[in-house]
Amino acid sequence: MINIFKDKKTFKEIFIDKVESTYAIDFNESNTYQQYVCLGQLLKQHIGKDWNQTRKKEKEMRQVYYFSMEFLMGRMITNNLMNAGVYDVVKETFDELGLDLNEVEHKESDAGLGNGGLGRLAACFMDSVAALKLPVHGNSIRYRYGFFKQKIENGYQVEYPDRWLKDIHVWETRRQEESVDIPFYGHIEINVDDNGKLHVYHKNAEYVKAVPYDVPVIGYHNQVVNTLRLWSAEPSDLYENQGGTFEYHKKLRQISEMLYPNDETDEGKILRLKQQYLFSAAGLNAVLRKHKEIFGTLENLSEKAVFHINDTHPTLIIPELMRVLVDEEGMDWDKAWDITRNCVAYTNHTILAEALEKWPIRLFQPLLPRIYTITEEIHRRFEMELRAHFGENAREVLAMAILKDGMVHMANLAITGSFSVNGVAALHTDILKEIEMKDFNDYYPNKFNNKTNGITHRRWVVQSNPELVSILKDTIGDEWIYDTTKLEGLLKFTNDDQILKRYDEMKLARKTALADKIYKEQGIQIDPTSIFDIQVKRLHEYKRQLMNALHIMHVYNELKTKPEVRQSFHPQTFIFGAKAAPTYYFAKKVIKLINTIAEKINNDSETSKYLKAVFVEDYNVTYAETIMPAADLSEQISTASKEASGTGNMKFMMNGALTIGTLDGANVEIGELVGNDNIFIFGLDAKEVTQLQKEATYKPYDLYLNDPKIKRVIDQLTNGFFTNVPQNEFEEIRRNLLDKDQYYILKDFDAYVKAQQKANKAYQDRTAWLKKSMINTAKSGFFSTDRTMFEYNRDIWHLETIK
Ligand code: 4GP
Repeated sequence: MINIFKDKKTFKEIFIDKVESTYAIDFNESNTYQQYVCLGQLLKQHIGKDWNQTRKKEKEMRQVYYFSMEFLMGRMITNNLMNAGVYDVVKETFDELGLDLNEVEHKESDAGLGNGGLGRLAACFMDSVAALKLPVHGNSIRYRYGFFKQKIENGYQVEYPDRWLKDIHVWETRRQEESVDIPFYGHIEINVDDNGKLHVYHKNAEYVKAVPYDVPVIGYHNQVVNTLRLWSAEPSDLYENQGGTFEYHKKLRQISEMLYPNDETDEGKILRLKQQYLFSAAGLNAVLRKHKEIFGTLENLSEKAVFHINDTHPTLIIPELMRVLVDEEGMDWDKAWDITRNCVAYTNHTILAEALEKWPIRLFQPLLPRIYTITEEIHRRFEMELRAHFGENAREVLAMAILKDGMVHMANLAITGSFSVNGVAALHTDILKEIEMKDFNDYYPNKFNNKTNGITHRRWVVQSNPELVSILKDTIGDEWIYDTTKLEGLLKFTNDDQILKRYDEMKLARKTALADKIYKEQGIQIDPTSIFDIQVKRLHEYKRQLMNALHIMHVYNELKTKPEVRQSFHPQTFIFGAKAAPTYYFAKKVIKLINTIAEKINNDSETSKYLKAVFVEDYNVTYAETIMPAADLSEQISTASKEASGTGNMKFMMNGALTIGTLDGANVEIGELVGNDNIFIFGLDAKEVTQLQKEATYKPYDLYLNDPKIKRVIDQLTNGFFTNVPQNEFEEIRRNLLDKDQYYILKDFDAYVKAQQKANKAYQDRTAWLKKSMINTAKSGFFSTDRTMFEYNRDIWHLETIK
């Protein structure tokens, strides 16, 4: 077969021909979208052989199936071109043809199949496992709508559907022949025949056909191509024959329509459960079918397969695997349970109670009748075991129960049914072990382990920061791309004026790129020589965007009232990017507040040369590629103990930003690596927060009374300081802070103000700052997902690499 990307001449010929024949036009009539589609299709064709080869080689190997409700992949074209090693040929050919590759790349819609850290982590994992030649494949849902598109209208977030599939998705391959029929509702009939064999019949089930769409995940320059399998819900022939109605069609389409439907209603809860069961059961059964074809039995399943569940959403894999082993394979319970528990591993991503999933039995049972009885049996046996161990009425028996209060407790099921449970940063894992899941950790002492998160440096540096790549090439070569610990080599250059200067230029170039984008999209002018202080992440109270906003108000007050402050203050631009869950009222108010502050201060001619604020619209993966390299200061200011890890902090750090943050999540590990001089840590630590919560004597109102700067900003929320909003617009925010302040914003405020002052001052010693910045990059190698995946494999998965 001809190598399409062999050289410019070959590629040019094939590319032109492809465009002309696909669209039946002359090449010079083609538009960037058509060029994008053809480029993508050619690349997919190019890696097709490797994809097939990888599949063949893996066939009998032990493999991991990574189940996640979210894969926040973003655009794939650039990453794919780079990983396949053909980017340069394409770029140079496009230059010759007078085409802008960048513009063509931007024709691809972001695959926004996730809303935050958990989903982006899964995407980074996929990139790293392929780079490491590990046979690991993703499983998720092919949502027809991605996470919503955000518009800011009159300062408010407004959500619009993200129709990312409206144009063709060039990377996917529909594999109809591997579809799986999934039963919902109906009832179960069980017979035991004369030989004592169990026969289980699911009668009157409403079947939905899960159809897989495979997306290739290309390893970095290594010919390995793994698979991300996305399941789509379609009408099942099994059900159609029984007379599927329009209502059935409408309902089933919803299953793969969107991410996280509102689950406040029963209908929403049922839909989410359907989604979870659909992709868990379909993904699992497709694997089991292949396994049986190859090995003729499921007895050796745990030697060959690990089902890794990303948070509790895919937990139904556990009872589903039990169902197959017991009902279909006729195994006895104990043996089936032994296999199941040796196949499943679980990662926890948050300790926030709201995220520890529970489903009402009254909805669960009718929807998944057989899965429910199996879950009940798992529960019953576990309870017996706990009673025998702790005593009949011991507290632990109830605390660890899978079924209680009319609910199915998914985390408890996940822990019981798996061989490994991991947290995502050292502090987070400690909190799981010592507080949140202490009973389980005491009971299963070897099950819990830590795997600190990471990011793929291939997307977040190689692809996003060409100036930094060039500095690295000229200092430490490119070995770091294969082994990020080699970034430490940069430490030798922190006194090299030439390199410091280039670091300075790199930052300026990246900041200018961001400033240009913001100006182009939102018409706001920001100064690239000001400090870019950036907080981008989902909008949530615990992440404390509100504290950042109040601090901006405070700085504004200082600049307005104290001329001497203007002398000593280096201009600072505060940049936010965040989506709030559509039903999260308070978070949306905070967005309105940030925009209201921005409007006020950006238009104040007296202070705007010192202080600006921007809320970027529709923050997503593609936007992040411009934002991450452009930061001087990385805001990681969550209430200690609440942020499991954070991964934005790692992207910023690798690109040379300094962190201003609390001792929370992975900030702790960042701090340990760079040392106190190269990070701005402030505020309560996790122990202090836990203590405060326990004491329950915190009175934010006292802080308001005793700290004039706090009083001032709180009053300004509702005293007419903001002229373009009704005076009570931010009343809820004020009330919340004064009455509850459950995330300790006022408690940490003074420390935050001081840390900010320190950072502003530090920035003014340019050389010293640039050194710190270089040290941050140099020490960031630990946070590559290559390291994270290496550890998962070493401690949990035990896979061999693909030869
Ligand atoms: C997030 C955590 O909030 C974040 O700290 C962590 O870095 C990330 O997972 C990846 O582990 N959790 C979620 C979620 O996104 O939906 O629970």
